[in-house]
Amino acid sequence: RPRILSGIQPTADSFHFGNYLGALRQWVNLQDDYENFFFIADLHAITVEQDPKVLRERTRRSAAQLVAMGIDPAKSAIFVQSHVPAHAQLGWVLQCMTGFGEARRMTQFKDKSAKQGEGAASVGLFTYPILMAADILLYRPQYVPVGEDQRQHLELTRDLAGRFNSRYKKTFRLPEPYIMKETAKIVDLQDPTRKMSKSASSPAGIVEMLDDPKVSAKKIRSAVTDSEMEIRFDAAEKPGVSNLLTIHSAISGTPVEQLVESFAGRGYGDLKKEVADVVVDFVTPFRNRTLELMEDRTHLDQILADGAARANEVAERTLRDVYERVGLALPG
Ligand code: AQP
Repeated sequence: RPRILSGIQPTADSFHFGNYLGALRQWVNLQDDYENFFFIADLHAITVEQDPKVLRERTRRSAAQLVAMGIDPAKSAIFVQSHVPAHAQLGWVLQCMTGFGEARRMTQFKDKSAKQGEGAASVGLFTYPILMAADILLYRPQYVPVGEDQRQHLELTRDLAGRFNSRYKKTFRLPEPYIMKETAKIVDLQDPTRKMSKSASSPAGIVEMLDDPKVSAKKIRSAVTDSEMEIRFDAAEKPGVSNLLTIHSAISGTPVEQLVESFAGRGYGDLKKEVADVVVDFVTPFRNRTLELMEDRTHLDQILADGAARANEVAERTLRDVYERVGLALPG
């Protein structure tokens, strides 16, 4: 069966609706048709400073959330990136094949380093996309389900795969991003010109899946819209209203056009209230399941150990091919 692979960073106490609708929901929906590898990117997380205890806790919480949202450990390997050493090992090989200028073109580094000043940003933050290329290429997946913000990194991944294949021997499959057009960019509730983001959004701009549902409802009711009255979908002119329609439609399964019809003649207050209800109905059981899973440490550890065993098997095989082709002396 063709494979899919994707990862998420354990850099917050909770995933947010951008993560869920942009990427994680596709992981759940695709898992029956593919061989799946889903990982918690703790090595990526340390590209910015983390509190060690908090990072370890968030890694477990991330695993619990993945299971609670419907990733089935029987169908999908769920693992922690640092449990599979081949990620960092292939990362090094690929770093040695990436041009400095090529890495410099990555816009996410520009955005993220701008906040702290480029000189203060870690070299790891700079080489992040190359580690991401290694994460992906090890598994030779067909698709990588991600949000729009990752498209450029996927292009770099394909370039590096192609370069390796032509310099040595066909080793890697060129992966394709799997991006759902409708939910590729969920925007900040308070600043709908920007993406909803763990690091950049204000607390009122981001809906966290493990937040108290009452708090989430309040944030949605306070979302920034526009000075018109009409409820219609227009991401360029009406990003706030369109974002609310997108969130509603993705969770309720009602097509956007049908939602727009049902809101004809009604106001933004009604729309916000209905979106808040849909979100609350969705997050309440999710939150309860996550908290339950967090209680059973042994069960969660077992899921991660099984996932790492499956991932290591595939990743080590690819790494061996790479080392051999590059000319590293294999142990006798
Ligand atoms: N607003 C978004 N809309 C759609 N998809 C999104 N993703 C993130 N934000 C949105 C997708 O979520 C997946 C996992 O994200 P991540 O944790 O690996 O990375 P991230 O992009 O760093 O998440 P954030 O919230 O945007 O964190 P910061 O603020 O630290 O950058 C990815 O597939 C991503 O596309």
